[in-house]
Amino acid sequence: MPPSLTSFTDDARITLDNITDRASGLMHPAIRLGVTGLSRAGKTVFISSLVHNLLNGGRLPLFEAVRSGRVSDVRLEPQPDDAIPRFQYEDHIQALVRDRIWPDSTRAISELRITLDYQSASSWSRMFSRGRLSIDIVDYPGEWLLDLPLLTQDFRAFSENTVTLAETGIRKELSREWLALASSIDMDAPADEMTARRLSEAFAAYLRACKADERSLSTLPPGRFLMPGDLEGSPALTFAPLPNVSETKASKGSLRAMMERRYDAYKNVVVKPFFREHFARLDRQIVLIDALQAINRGPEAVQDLERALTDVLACFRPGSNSFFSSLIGRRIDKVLVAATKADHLHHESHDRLERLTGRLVDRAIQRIGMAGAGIEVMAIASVRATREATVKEDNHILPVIVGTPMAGETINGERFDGNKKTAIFPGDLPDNPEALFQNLDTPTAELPEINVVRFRPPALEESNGGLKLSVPHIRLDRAMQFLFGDRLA
Ligand SMILES: Nc1nc2c(ncn2[C@@H]2O[C@H](COP(=O)(O)OP(=O)(O)OP(=O)(O)O)[C@@H](O)[C@H]2O)c(=O)[nH]1
Ligand SMILES: [Mg+2]
Repeated sequence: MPPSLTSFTDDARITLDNITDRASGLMHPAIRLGVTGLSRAGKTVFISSLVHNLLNGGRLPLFEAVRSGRVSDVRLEPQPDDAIPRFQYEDHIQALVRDRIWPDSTRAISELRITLDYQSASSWSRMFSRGRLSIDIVDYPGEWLLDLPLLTQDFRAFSENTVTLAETGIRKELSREWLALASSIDMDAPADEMTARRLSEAFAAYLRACKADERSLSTLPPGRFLMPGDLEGSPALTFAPLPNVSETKASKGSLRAMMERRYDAYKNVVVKPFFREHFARLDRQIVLIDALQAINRGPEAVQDLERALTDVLACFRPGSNSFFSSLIGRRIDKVLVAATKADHLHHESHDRLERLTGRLVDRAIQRIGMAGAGIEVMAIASVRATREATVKEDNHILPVIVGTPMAGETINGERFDGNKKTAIFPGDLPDNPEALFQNLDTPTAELPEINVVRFRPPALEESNGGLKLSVPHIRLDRAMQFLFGDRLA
């Protein structure tokens, strides 16, 4: 491992950014809240519902400042960063609330500022000023965090890790074409653009196949291959790992030398700038995970989620990587790992989902030898798309959830049109999460059956005066209290 991955200029730039942030923070207190998670984990829905609930006086009994009536005004304001796309709150909330469809997938970083005026809880502080706090919410793909380990890997190590992983379990089948092509190529032959492109396209196709819905695998670096944005087709994305790279130096002008150089470019133009310009400035972080989806997909998806979570949490461990240690320790002091979409379960299982997530996090932080301080775990639903009921069957009372399946969903052979409601038995999580992890490593491991139906977002209730109420949720207020409640004291 190289002793230091950062140069003096990186450090200096980060320090300067942080000082600038702080100086402006003195006049106008602000915190930067990072919202991340692997794709489809629920980032966009989380931010939209959080903001909607704050703007519309949502039911937030566990968010102390709101419960005690100390928040006097909430509004959206222009964000401080001119170069980051704005999180298009209005579009997303319109889809959710008016059209009752889920917002579109988003593929890059975005930001939104929400400002709260509040009365301080202590009469001493109240005497001096009214409190004001801006929360800059930054939405970014969790996949980008999975690139951190690349900073400590040279091309050979990266190739070896990627190829080894590609030969395990279900990935073996999905990587066949790419690996066959890669093995047929002479990496010491003169570099050739078309070969580089073919290899890189085959590699990206393998990554996409792993990610496809029915597989739901999570650990797929380099993250930008799946969401290239404006780098699509650039040399920094036109490379691929190679099997059996030897220890000797690549010969000049060879395909291998070209791949090595481009891999390094990827780290320099993609990975480092993200950590330096965005990640390093966060104060608080929520990591959303879709644990239910992984359980539904089987043991390999759960193990894979665990691996991804380990790599994500490693980003929050100061000292694990020297590029980092100089900055992370100072800033992010609270991380919330939240299992989303808890509305797919009956409330009896919410605590179980939370315990299971806690176990997942424990295993991850044990693996990287990290202390759990500052890390909290919750099971939440940003938007509650279901309500609960019971049905009687053969003298048993069964807990069920009721919702409107999305148009096209099929349950027990019945195809839904997006208007009809139905009740389903969601399935149970084990009381003791250990039961799930104990047999994860056996190939025939059986996981609990969770019935994951895609429900439409709920129709909002109206108040007596005909006013639409805010988006219903599960434990979103608890998440708010943890993430920024202390800054409104
Ligand atoms: N029932 C329910 N479904 C949810 C909830 N949050 C997210 N979903 C579902 O998960 C899907 C993905 O949510 P998004 O918020 O778009 O996820 P994302 O992390 O922003 O996804 P990308 O932008 O693609 O990375 C949604 O389309 C919904 O179907 C929730 O609280 N309850
Ligand atoms: Mg999104």
